Amino acid sequence: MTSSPSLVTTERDGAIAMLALDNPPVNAMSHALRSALKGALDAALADPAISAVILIGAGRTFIAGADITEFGKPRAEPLTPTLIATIEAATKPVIAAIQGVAFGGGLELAMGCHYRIASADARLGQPEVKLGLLPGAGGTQRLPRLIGVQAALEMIAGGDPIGAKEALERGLVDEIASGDLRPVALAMAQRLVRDKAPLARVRDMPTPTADAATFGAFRDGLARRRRGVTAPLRCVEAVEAAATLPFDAGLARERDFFIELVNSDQAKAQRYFFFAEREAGKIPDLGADVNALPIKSAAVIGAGTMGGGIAMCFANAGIPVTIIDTGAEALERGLATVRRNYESSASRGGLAAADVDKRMALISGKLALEDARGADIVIEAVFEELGLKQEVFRALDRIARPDAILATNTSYQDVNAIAAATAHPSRVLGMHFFSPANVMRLVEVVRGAATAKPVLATAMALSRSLRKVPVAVGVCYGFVGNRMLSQRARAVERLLLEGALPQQIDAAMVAFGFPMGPFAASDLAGLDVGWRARKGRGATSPVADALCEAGRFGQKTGAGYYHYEAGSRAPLADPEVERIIVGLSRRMGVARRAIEAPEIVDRLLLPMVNEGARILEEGIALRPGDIDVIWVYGYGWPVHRGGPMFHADLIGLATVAERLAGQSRRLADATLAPAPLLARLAAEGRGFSEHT
Ligand code: T1G
Repeated sequence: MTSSPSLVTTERDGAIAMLALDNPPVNAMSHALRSALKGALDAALADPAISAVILIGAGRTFIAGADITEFGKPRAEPLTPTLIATIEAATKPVIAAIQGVAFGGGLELAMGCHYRIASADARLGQPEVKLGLLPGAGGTQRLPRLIGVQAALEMIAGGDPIGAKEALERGLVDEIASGDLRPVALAMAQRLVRDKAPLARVRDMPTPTADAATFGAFRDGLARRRRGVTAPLRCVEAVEAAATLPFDAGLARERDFFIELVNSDQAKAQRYFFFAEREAGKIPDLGADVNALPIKSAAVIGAGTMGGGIAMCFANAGIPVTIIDTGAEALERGLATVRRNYESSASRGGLAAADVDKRMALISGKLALEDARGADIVIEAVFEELGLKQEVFRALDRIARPDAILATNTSYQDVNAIAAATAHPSRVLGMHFFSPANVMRLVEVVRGAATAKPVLATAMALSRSLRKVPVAVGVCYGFVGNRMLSQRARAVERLLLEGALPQQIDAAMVAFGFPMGPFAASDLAGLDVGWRARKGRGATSPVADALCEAGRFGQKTGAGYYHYEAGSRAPLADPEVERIIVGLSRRMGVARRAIEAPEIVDRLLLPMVNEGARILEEGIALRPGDIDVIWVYGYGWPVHRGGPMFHADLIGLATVAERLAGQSRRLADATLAPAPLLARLAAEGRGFSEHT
């Protein structure tokens, strides 16, 4: 068996062999690393002069799991289960010394060892479910034996890691090393040898116990939280096998589930998304020599819903922020809303009570734009009107420090026109947060024609430090997300007039995987916001306008597309809405017909994909994956469906083009005809993922 010596080095300390794994950046368990480890393990275990073996990461981390780039390709031995079998057959102790992360196959390998020691800041987890998978190297059988069924279910079906302290408390690790891990791991090995400690094989531990109700309750929870997603359910079934079958039978069950999932569309989508999310942060012409500027203070202009949410992001990151609103009442209301938000997350246990005041202490309120003069960055979040925004920027350009960054949170407006209102357009860009800004992870970072590279780099880095996912986009009306959303908005109105009802359309979108349908979402946001904006630009939306004229603004008025009982947010189908829509169809001469879910999904999503193709062609988005990251983190597109562009590739662009052409003909709407890029890729038999 050939092994590439550099990936695993064996360091000897007396009778202890330390095998250091070195496959940067995260020790992904590629075939090469597995082979190198197998070779080193065999040698160490066969060497009579060696009494114990330690596995450790040479760099910042232990093992981040299987090499995700190898999935979908032929699998080559030695596989992780083979490495674990080698360790379990050993006659001398093998210890996993964990720093950084032990994720997926990395944690499974560690649970295949006889003992585990972790550094105090280590994280341990089985995130496979986030890739549409389940642990495939025995994790579903060994973890419940070590930490119990309920805790194992949470870690495996949830996918979130735990820290070293919790791992010790739960029995997942035997010891925590404060300070440098190596010497403590060495001492542990020497102690185990000296004490002739037993070779504790997890597979030999007693079958974990749990009653059927435990699994039932967990499944019910998943049915609510992860509707239509397969992997979490398989995770539960595999852990259930651990509690009901002998170890090897449980392993075989896990294997069957793994093989079922690894080639599933959901797993392909989530694998694609893993890499798309990491690519989205990279801007080709921003070289490593372009440094981000330090942001130690901020100012937010406008104390409304968005301004308050953005200020919370800064306070949550420990950055002092000044909220500025020229209206004293508005400012007071805005600050009170921020405090209320913190208090409600504290009451839900999402924040320590003491942190409410700590965060509020980082937020100050002021009434004059001049109070933004000292800030490293100023983010404008005033009413969505171009003239008003230009006025604010003209003033800020005079007030703010020359090296301060000026960002606008506009959702639609022309960032270049806003920048042109200043004498320094190079320091202006868009940072489009999503409501509620303290919760939603997406930031569309809008690069203006004059935006300087360090300013762009700073906005990207700042977004990450605010625990957001930044995606760089160009300037156009509605940028990427809202521009595509407007295509869906046009489509929903047509479907209503042609025969579908709000509850039917929402049901189709929820079944597709969205957390909420477009109509329930509109009722939540309030129909009057869009109505005012449409009136402002002379646009119409027959059904939405008719509902607003009837005073139906959504949840806030107890009626919108749905009816809401007093004190309830449950959307109830309303015959009055049907009467309004049917009347409109008649007056507009639109014949009504039965419309089924597959057509609804196609009519809503394919025009968005088509707009996505135009956006790519215009260079407003750098990659199709960026568009998908925007839709998953900004608009609730289900991650197990990858995103609109991935969805189109899965259907096949030739089919997408054909269906769009059909819609275009039937609805006599040329804008639905396949966009040039889509038509070209379809003709070449290629997908968006091949478009560079
Ligand atoms: N395989 C391949 N590449 C990986 C990788 C992996 N497992 N993990 C990270 N990378 C790449 C990543 O694409 C990026 O590349 C670079 O490493 C740095 O990553 C049998 C089936 C470990 C917490 O799901 O969660 O084990 O962009 O930017 O923010 O049961 O990476 O530089 O070219 O994310 O410091 C389970 C996935 C696999 C963990 C580090 N494991 N990784 O975060 O860096 S399935 C996971 C992470 C499995 C077994 C099963 C994070 C991290 P590039 P990064 P980071």
